[in-house]
Amino acid sequence: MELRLERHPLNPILSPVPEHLWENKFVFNCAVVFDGELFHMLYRAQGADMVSRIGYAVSVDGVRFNRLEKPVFTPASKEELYGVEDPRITKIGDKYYMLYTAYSPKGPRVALASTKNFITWERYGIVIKDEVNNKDAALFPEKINGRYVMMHRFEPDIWLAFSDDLINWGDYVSIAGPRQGYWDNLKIGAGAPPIKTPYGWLLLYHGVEDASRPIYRLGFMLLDLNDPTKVLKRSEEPILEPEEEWEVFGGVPNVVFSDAMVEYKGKYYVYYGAADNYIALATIDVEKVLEWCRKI
Ligand code: BMA
Repeated sequence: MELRLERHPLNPILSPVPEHLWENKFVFNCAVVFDGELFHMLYRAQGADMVSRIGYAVSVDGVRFNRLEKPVFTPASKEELYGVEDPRITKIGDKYYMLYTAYSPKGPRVALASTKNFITWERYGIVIKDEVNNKDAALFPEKINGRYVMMHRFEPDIWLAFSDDLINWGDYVSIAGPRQGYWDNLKIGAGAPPIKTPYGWLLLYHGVEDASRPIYRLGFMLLDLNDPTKVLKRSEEPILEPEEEWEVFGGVPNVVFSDAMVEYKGKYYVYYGAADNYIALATIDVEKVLEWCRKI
């Protein structure tokens, strides 16, 4: 049984704003959390200077978002000279932790910040310190066997890293890579932070196909609950791929790229960047996904 996400009829749900210099070109990859009452979205935006900044938008129904006029998180060090990109948020204790890509002439690196209100932030800087390109980082929502766990990406694989304090990370291990002959044959990376199910950690991820213009699609993986280095199952077919005009054409053509999956009213809400230009929403019944997870 293969799964497919369903696009929301109001897509795209967020577009660039001509009057806002910092987000008048592209708005795309976003983190979203639901606190029981409100959906909080942190999204990547680019304006005329092409530097990535992070904006904030809030919603009652998960579809119609109101945004602030100014970004809430902007570059603050030389490691972030070209921007702060692709936020992913996980709540641990009473704080929201945001892993994001700090981009500079040295290349992309994984950085961490935390907040309680989405407006004021505590910054911890680069947390995977190796002088190697790295991105697509996401935190598991709880400790596993006594340690925090993070997903990250040394090309072309998805890797894990482990930590006692969320600041110092080590014991890197690759858990999955591209598959020859598949839609994810070039490179893969984590999407949303993993969600715990009775059958394993459900990981939304993106896969890139090696084509004249690379194609970004989405799929699921299921990881062992006690040992998330073990991949139990992986989508044979993509669950979402660029099809709509605003996914096929835009800042970067042929891209659906997600950093966020939220459970709401019996569905998973998957928020994604379309063609690095818009923000869109697609959903799927939780029950259908759990059925897929059950059949290993
Ligand atoms: C990747 C990511 C995203 C982007 C995608 C497609 O490298 O880091 O920021 O959406 O490329 O351009």
